[in-house]
Amino acid sequence: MESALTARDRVGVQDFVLLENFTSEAAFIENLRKRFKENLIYTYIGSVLVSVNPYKELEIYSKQHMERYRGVSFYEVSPHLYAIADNSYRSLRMERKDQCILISGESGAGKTEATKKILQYYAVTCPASEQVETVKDRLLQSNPVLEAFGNAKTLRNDNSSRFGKYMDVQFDYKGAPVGGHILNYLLEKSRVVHQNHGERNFHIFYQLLEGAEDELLRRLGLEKNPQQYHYLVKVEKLSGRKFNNDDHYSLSLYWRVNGQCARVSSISDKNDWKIVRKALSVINFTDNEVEDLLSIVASVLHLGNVQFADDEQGNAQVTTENQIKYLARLVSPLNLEQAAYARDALAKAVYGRTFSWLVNKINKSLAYKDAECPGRRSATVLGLLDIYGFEVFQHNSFEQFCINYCNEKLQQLFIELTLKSEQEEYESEGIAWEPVQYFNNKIICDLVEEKFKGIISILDEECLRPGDATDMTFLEKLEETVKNHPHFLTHKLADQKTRKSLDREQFRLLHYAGEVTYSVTGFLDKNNDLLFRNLKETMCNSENPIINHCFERSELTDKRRPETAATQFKNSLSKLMEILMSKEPSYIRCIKPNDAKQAARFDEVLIRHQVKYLGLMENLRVRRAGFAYRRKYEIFLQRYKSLCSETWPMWEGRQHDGVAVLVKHLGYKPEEYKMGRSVISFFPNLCIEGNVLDYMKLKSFLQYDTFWFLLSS
Ligand code: AD9
Ligand code: MG
Repeated sequence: MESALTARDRVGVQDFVLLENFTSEAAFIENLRKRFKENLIYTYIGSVLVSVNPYKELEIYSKQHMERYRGVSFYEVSPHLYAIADNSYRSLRMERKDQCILISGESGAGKTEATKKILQYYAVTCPASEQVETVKDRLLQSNPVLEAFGNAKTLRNDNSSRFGKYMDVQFDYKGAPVGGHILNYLLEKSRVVHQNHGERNFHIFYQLLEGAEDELLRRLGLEKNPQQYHYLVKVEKLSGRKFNNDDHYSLSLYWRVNGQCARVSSISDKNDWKIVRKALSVINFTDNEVEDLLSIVASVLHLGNVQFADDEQGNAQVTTENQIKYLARLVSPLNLEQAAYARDALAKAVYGRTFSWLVNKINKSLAYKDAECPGRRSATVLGLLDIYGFEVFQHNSFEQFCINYCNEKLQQLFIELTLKSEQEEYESEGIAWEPVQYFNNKIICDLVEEKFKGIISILDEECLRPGDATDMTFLEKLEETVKNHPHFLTHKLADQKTRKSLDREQFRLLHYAGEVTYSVTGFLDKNNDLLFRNLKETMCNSENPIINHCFERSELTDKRRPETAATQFKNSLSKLMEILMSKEPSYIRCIKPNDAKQAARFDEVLIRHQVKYLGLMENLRVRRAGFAYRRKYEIFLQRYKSLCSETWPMWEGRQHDGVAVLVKHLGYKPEEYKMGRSVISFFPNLCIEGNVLDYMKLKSFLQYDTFWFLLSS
């Protein structure tokens, strides 16, 4: 039989805290590599789960596996998503404190898969009743629908989420899921009208063409072949102007070649169509609503096929035969470029608003009907955050700017809730402590969001300025206002050497995760996100009830300027941070092992980069220096007093003294715990040699918790 030591040599340690050389990044990565090779994709840093995308199906998600993790403490079973899910669920039930699970990592690292697996875990392991089954079904089925409309094939991920999602699952006092609510963030609308080479539009377009029955396609006026549609694959001639080879922008205005990638080997649009159709009925869509929704999808495709040509006065005329009536209004006052621009703006607005409507509709079907039982304690909530990871492309635009800003905010939350709060707690408890250094990215968040001086404020100011504001004047303003900021650079501000790597219309941000160079082209436009008034009017008159709902008449009379896209995003992120701050967080840090989407390939450079920007080494240092288990005296005593006859059933004296009696009775040595002003902390890492035994020290409590949990469920 393999000895414990050789096994450890082969499969590494299951908690990085137990690494002997815990400050070494090389040792960290080596441990990941060993485990990855053995298909052990999960490893802890204390209670944070690190997950490496295996890019293959592993037999670790069956019902039997779920049962193994149910009600069992962290340290008794091998690391898994289910352990995190179960731990949060138990805290929610025992302490009645709202929880959230924050899943982060770059595109393709496995965030969405993790979210789905956690939801499945709850669906299988939580108590059931007929009504609860319906809620579970709807929670699960909301996924394929949202993915169809909000996910797309990108170069990095065949099923990339192009929107951020925060989902609350509400649990009643028995621990059954009784409702849910979804918040969505900034859908990448520009994808509707344009995709990079090798990428696709949102899945739903291909699913509809590939999967829908002929009769439905006929009613929608669609042909089966995606090659027919400009917004999917067709090459489109946009302008009669001659283009200049040096000028990429006008080049892209002249010819627009969309993704050219209708089929993807890992995707079956036909099958997915069936799944989506079924899911729509589970989440309460009537046949009529489905048809209304699909006719919007179809009309976006038709819209993309509307082409223009110059008339004698240089105004655009619709040239395509299947003209859409309302588009005629576009033509007269606009030149060719403006007409194409207005058409695309309409397509983006229609799709974007329909997506928000869809999320609302799903929320209605998930709503917790507390009113049915007014005496009942309101539900406790467990939130799951699956939001786009940090993105660095060859060409980065407004969307990447927003996405990366969002990641800065999440890192800030992690610092506030974990790195900072942990260290501050030791200080305030008067516990001797060697502070751990980490980079606080608040300086970058401020650079983006500060009032008056931040990038978003300056962008908004340019958007609101009448007259000659352009992307370039925005860049100049930026240069003036934040020129001395250590995390900001432009061509003009750079030294000779760096200057070569920056074009004149670019700015570079030094994010906590690395440098990203953004092109300002399109920033004003995307931030303004305006739609011609006559198009809005036409939409308000639409007979399609969904469109009617999405374009309200009040918009036409409201004289106030709508909030810009960046400000809306900033405000929704700030609300999200509030929501998350009010909950007890758990973290899942996802790592992508290679860029080729291949199993068993461990690209060390790529992984090292992720370990760095996910802050895993800092996280480990804080954990290692810290205490594995901390509780306030009163909570600790209340929970464990029954383990000692002196403290049971009631301890009359000071809480501190009761806890001291209790831990002494349990056989803990003075060097194994510390008593602060209001908190007791256990230190599990004193002797690394017998690492398993360290955890055993905690077991007397943890087993008790398990016992209590099983009794109560
Ligand atoms: V993005 O920011 O939305 O572009 P995600 O969400 O991080 O990204 P996703 O969960 O979609 O990535 O995972 C990408 C692909 O990796 C999936 O489509 C699966 O093919 C693969 N994957 C991810 N996690 C697992 C897993 N636990 N087991 C097997 C996985 N395959
Ligand atoms: Mg995703």
